[in-house]
Amino acid sequence: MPGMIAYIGLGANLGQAQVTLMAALAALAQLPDTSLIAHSSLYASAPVDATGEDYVNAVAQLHTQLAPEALLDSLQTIELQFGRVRSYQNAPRTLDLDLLLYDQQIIHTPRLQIPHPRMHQRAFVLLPLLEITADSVIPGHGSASAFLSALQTQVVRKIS
Ligand code: PH2
Ligand code: MG
Ligand code: MG
Repeated sequence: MPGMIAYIGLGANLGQAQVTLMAALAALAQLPDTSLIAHSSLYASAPVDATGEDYVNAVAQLHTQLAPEALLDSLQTIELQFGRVRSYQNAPRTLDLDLLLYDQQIIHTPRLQIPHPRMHQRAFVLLPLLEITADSVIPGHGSASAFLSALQTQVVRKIS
């Protein structure tokens, strides 16, 4: 069946972050008209431009027939199921699901910016992304691995 490849960044730094991320991967696999093709290991890193505990992050690769906005709706529903509260920008969160890439498309709407506007500056996104797709290209920017090479000061460690 036709569909698109989308990449989702998962993050958490409140509560049982590792448990939450594993459960969130299972929730992604259950989305309608969507299958979970691959996911990265879990990684820990200090908050970037944010406060609180260290984050746990991962990246998932989906095959989906959902349109970008419908996929975003689904991601926000899952965030709420996991107790996400939106208090202030970059506040600690029980679960963050970011739509990173959608079929090499560039999308700018009031609700959606794809590729995710900061993903090429964040090792906690690029390292797990490259684990599952070593030749990943960020539309409008270029090779993900070239950007990761420039981020050696951001320490990201594999935890499972
Ligand atoms: N997410 C943010 C801000 N800072 N830092 C790390 N290490 N991991 C994240 O997922 C993260 C962050 C906003 O979503
Ligand atoms: Mg987010
Ligand atoms: Mg985020």
